[in-house]
Amino acid sequence: VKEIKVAQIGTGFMGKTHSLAYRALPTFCPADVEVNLVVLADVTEQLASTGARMFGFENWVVGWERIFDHDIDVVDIVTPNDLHPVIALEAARLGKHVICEKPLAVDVAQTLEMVEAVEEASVVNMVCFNYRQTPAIRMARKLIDEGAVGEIYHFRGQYLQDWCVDPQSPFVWRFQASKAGSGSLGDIGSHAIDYARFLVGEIDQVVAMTDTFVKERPLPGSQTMHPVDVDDAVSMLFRFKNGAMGNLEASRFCYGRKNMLTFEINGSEGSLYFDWEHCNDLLYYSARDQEDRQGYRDIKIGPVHPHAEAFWPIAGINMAYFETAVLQACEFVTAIAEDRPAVPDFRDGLQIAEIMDAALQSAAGGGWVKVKQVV
Ligand code: NAI
Ligand code: SOE
Repeated sequence: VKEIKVAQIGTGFMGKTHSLAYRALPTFCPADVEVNLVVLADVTEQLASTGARMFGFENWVVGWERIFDHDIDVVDIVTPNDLHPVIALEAARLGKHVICEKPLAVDVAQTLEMVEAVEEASVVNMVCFNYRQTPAIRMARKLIDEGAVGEIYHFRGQYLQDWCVDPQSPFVWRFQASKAGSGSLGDIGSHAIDYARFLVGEIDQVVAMTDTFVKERPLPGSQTMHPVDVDDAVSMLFRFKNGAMGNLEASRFCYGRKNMLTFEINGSEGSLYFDWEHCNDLLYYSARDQEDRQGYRDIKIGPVHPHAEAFWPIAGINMAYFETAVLQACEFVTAIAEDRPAVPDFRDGLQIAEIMDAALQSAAGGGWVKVKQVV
């Protein structure tokens, strides 16, 4: 049994999710590991100590630098995006394995530095595009690999939310380019780009438009307004290297859409449709079905499907967001135990940063932009 000692930085939404996922590993992950939650960092004593108690860490520290005072193997980065690079670089320099939330950094240059650092240090590295762990998405990939949709003509992706529509919704780090990089593009569009690559392949060129509908927002608990300098929405068209046509829309301005992450794929033999808000259903249409019964069939995800085996014994019991975090943590610790790369890794994160950079160049008036290939 390999012991893996974890340091985690950040106690927010993802801090809670990642630590809970580690604690679920003995139940759901077959890896021959013992994961110990050694130290948790945040910016105040209150956040760090409360987090440590709630999440089950042995120690807490104020300020991320102090995690390295402890004997650790892994650094788990769940802070706002601008802090990912500095922490990852230091972790790599000290030979620690790194798992980092998406997007890896605020721009391509910093993302590349992170990739170079982890590759030079030969540490296991993983970027948290957790939705690709979803069993229904794995099943879609299996059907594609088996030829069940044939040659792919179209990929149509959406990631829509509505938590930004209210102009009084306060200014948080996600609205600031220096902290977030981009807006809807990097925050949610990056997930859709990830599953587009995972399901269809690499993207060759992109044309995009963006908009910022609400140009300033009140600082939390105050009337003082702060300018918003990231996109509120992005629409992209792209061409995959294999010739398929793609489009993708990401917006946090869609009333009624809470976490609507969808794709439809149309090919020469059939189609696939998925919507995260119904994440235990994968719709599959086969052109080979007899004509009088053609139509999308609703595959109910259960233990016979990839990535769902270790969870619940009956389809319809249903999996959700938390299970994607468990599967992600399982992939990371298994890669460490087996001394192999984790998937998706920082280089995948860099490829996604290149696609987002091409989209932003295009939106700034660049027309169709060729995507630099780095994988
Ligand atoms: P959050 O705002 O809820 O939490 C961020 C945490 O980092 C807070 O506890 C904050 O105090 C802490 N922090 C900030 N500066 C720090 C410092 N210098 N040292 C130590 N701690 C510091 O943010 P959330 O939603 O947890 O997002 C964190 C990351 O996770 C982001 O990169 C975000 O894009 C990503 N994310 C990914 C999701 C997914 O589904 N894969 C879901 C939500 C967020
Ligand atoms: C906010 O838009 C957010 O928390 C994103 O940061 C996550 O990546 C997404 O999975 C859920 O929404």
